[in-house]
Amino acid sequence: AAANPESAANPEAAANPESDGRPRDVVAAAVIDRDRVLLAQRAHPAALAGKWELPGGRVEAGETHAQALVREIREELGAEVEAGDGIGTPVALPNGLTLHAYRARLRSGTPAALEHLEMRWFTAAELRALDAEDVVPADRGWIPDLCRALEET
Ligand code: DCP
Repeated sequence: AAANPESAANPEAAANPESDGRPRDVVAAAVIDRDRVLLAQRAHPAALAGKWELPGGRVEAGETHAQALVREIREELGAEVEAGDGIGTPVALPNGLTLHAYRARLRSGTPAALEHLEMRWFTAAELRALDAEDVVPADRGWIPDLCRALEET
């Protein structure tokens, strides 16, 4: 944010992601392999640290959601994925961003927690057994959608 040229013209930019000139969308990947989906445990900020999420991050200017998803998974998990259809309903975050989830398939590489505390493959039964408190608030509503996706066919 310090290097963002918008910041000089817009004093609110540093504190308010809604007005920093970057896209307001965040994408998250439901990487599904057979009957399991990949969740990762956030390392930061403190309020979210240790909670499970679908890995992802902010869309950069000029990127499609699919491109952002592929980049974020490469950065965060060191693996190559192909983005698929949307899953669940987009979620408005408290900071003015909107979070979108997409299915993704592994193309190559072995995912690893490069920026997360941990990553783990969950079956639908394991997702249902998760305590909601242990899931990032914005992602909690997607658990039933993820279970359905894992149990179809
Ligand atoms: N987020 C979420 N659930 C997810 C992924 C993200 O609630 N599955 C939220 C957390 C943050 C915002 O979306 O409020 C941005 O996520 P990240 O911090 O993971 O994304 P970046 O690292 O891209 O953010 P920045 O570029 O601002 O550092």
